[in-house]
Amino acid sequence: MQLESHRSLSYDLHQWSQGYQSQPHEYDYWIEDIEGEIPLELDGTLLRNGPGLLDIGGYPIAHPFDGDGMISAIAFRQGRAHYRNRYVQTQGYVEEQKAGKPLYRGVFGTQKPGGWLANLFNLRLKNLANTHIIDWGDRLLALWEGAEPHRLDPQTLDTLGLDRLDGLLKPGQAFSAHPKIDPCGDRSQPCFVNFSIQPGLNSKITIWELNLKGKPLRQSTHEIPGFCFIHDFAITPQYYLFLQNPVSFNPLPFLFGLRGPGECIDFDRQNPTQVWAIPRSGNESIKMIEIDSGFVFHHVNAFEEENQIILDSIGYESFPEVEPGSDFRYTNFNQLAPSQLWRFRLDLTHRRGNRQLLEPRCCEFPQIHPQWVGKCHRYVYLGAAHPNQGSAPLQGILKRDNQSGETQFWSSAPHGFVSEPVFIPKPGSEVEDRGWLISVVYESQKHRSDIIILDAQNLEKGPLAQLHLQHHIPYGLHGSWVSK
Ligand code: 3ON
Ligand code: FE
Repeated sequence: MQLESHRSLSYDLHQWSQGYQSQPHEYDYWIEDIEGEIPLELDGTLLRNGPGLLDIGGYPIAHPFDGDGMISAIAFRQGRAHYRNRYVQTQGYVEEQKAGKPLYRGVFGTQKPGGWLANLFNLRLKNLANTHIIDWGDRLLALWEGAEPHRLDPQTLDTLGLDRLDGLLKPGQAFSAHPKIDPCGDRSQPCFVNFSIQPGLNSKITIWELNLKGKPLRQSTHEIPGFCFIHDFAITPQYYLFLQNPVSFNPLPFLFGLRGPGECIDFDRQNPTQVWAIPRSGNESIKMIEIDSGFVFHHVNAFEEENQIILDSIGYESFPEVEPGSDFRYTNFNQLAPSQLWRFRLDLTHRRGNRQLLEPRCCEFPQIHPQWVGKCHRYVYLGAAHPNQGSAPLQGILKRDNQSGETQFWSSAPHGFVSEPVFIPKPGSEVEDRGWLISVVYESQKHRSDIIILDAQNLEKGPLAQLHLQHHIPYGLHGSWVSK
């Protein structure tokens, strides 16, 4: 019985867990070991962020989201590729590397050594700069949603320090790691939209829009009832959309040094999810729509259609709660609710909405063509599990055509494990799926990572090029493409 279920797995849990080994080294080299060919038109740099250290001086961290931010830059020039990785020199990283042990508590359960007494009433969190990296208005920023961004040098990836966007942010102010670039935001010039959450009994959401030079165009602050854990948002030409997961927060175990704040969040299955539609113009009132209970980290996109708003998101039937004391390196995937592609239909006039499952396969890290942000997108690309049902690690890349419902799937199972696929449009093309998908694949048998380039119009023919790195990159979070 046990053997049977083991045999049917597309992965080996121990092999998967090796992708969570720290990568303490910083590299700088031209990638020579390449299968296939890098498209000549692919000219620019893929920047990725994610936790690079899963231990501090040998003390294991409690959750991957608590790991120090490590940036990888893969630069493509005339069919060649160069790899470089650097740690964001956050204050916490510099201090802890010097001390050789954790000096800060993490949001997701990492504690200072010495038991609860060493952690009691110590509420200093470390700005990890580990979630995303984005270039806007001549600033390259490493993002972490709990505090302000770090600015990096685009050539060397040297850390230049905290960046408060010319005084827009207060010291320590949160700044989401999921900004949106509105392709026709300000008089058909692209603009940058991001938010900050100040959680509490009531939570405050501040939203900024910045022009191409990084100067503020609009700013607004809104108070919504209850504690919020909001990782991402969506925009349409007229609205900012926030999905408030049904959660509650009990800070006591955090205060008493027993748990991280992220482990003090409880999912309230009996409460509905609330979607807040905040008008971008400020003339209209905020509207809230309740839908069936569920949990969302990431949104795909949103758009306006006749009298409704469509919001596509990656949903979990229940929050993948972090069991205190459990080891994330040996996650029991069978016990988790799979993350799936959902479509919310929101009727703002009658204040009602519903949700529909678009795709049963477990998936995360959605991407679309950047020109379709806020518009009716046809294609979505995702990291996806190999089996077509149930929860499992991400081993493949999935493309879904929302018009026909058809999917394409490329898998690196049984030994490969994928990261977010970044979509890069083909220069000069207006066709929505004309371009490439680049992902980092952890090749567990070799304990090294590959950079793979797929043709977004035809995933199933397999990678156009597979670049073998000399080392592994621990499982990462988000990245972006910079065409310079
Ligand atoms: O009271 C607040 C509580 C709280 C949770 C205050 C707060 C702002 C400090 C806070 C902090 C939240 C933070 C820092 C959240 C960070 C999240 C993060 C780094 C990553 C989230 C990733 C989400 C997903 C879905 C990752 C999926 C990964 C895989 C499928 C496997 O590779
Ligand atoms: Fe995210």
